[in-house]
Amino acid sequence: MHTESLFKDHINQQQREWMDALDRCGCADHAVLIYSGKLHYHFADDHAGTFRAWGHFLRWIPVDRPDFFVLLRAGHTPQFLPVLPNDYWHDQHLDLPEWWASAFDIRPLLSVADLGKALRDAGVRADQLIFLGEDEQLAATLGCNTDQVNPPKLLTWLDYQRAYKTDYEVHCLADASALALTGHQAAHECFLAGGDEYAIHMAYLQACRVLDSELPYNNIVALNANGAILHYQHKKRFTATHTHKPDNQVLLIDAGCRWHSYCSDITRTWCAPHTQADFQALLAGMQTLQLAIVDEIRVGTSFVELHKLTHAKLAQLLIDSRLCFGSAEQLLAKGITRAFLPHGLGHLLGLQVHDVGGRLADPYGNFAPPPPEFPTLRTTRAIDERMVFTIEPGLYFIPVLLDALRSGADAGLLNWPLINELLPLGGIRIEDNIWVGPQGVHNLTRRPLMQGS
Ligand SMILES: [Mn+2]
Repeated sequence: MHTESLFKDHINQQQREWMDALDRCGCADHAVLIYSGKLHYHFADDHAGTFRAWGHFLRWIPVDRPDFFVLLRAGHTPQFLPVLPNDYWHDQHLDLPEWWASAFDIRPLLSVADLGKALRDAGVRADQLIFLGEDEQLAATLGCNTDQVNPPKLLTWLDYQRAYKTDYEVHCLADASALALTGHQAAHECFLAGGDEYAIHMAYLQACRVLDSELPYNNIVALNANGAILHYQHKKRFTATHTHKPDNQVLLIDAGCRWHSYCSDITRTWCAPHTQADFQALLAGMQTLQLAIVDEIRVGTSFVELHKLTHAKLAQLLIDSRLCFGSAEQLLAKGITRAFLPHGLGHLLGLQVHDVGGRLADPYGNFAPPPPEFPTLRTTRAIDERMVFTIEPGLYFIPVLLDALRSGADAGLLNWPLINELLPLGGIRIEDNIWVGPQGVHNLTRRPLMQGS
């Protein structure tokens, strides 16, 4: 299906869902103004950080620009109110591709100060306006009382619903995944050719033809032991004058792309041909484990249960690969698998990498906290049709967590000589993006999305 018709259906569906949400919150007669957000300047500086529009705004307008607004009213075409100032310092030109622009009644403004007039022209009364977005002061200047600004009941409802993707959104997410894979391939080649973290990162960007600032999150490009630092943030550079250029044995790369603001989030771990054989076998074991977990996904499966199953399979892998002794039950009961896998199995994916609503039990604002033994699990919802999420098991040699076991009462359950040998190799994570479609579970990272699927 063509992007334009997919987007039109998406906007129509949004309009129905948002009007339904207003109705349920007792404000069906209200208009809603959604704010993309404003620039945030560094302290005592005239430079701002990279701007990222708010997710609920991006669901309507696929453009990351500050001071853009969408006005929704029952029975009206949604209005798009972009502030486009007369400014000779920046490019204020706005591309309006027909495929999305035709869904809106577009009314450009010269300044945020013109917003009040635009609302009056549209016939919106201040006491019947709901303001959604970051600037409560701006909302006050428009005449909104505090209960008209970001009403929690409405926001919770919208957050919960955002887990259910329209066909347009699924296609954007699939394209974001496909684009990132071209970068992952280039990164793998650069790693095998001996590139350092910086070179691998640049190879990724160049293959995807993206800027750093356009990425959904900072790429994690970790060679060898750095793979055990879960959110490793550097890209180390080596020059010809360095005498200790690292030996590329393992690359853990966690990198995504955005497509019309929808994110992909993909992790791959690669070994070089000369990497220690036990680590290579462990990587093969984790690849099998990750696909086995994806195979378990059904509509109605609890994400918490899937996370627990991952730990059960990990316990068996630790025993099979001689990293641990005893039984799987013993390792689970003593929390030993948690030292090797301290993060959650995955999270909802959409306009934010860790998309909203992962811990909502229902659309009414009740929370479903993760079990106490797994506090870092970001998703506790039951898997449902139209959801998109990641499945990303890992196995790491994290010194600070292993040291606690080494000096603890259960130290005898671990094979320390082998662990010590593998510590310099960091760790393993394999992460795919999964869509639960009407025809079943679809791994967007392994299979391109076919038309009509
Ligand atoms: Mn992730």
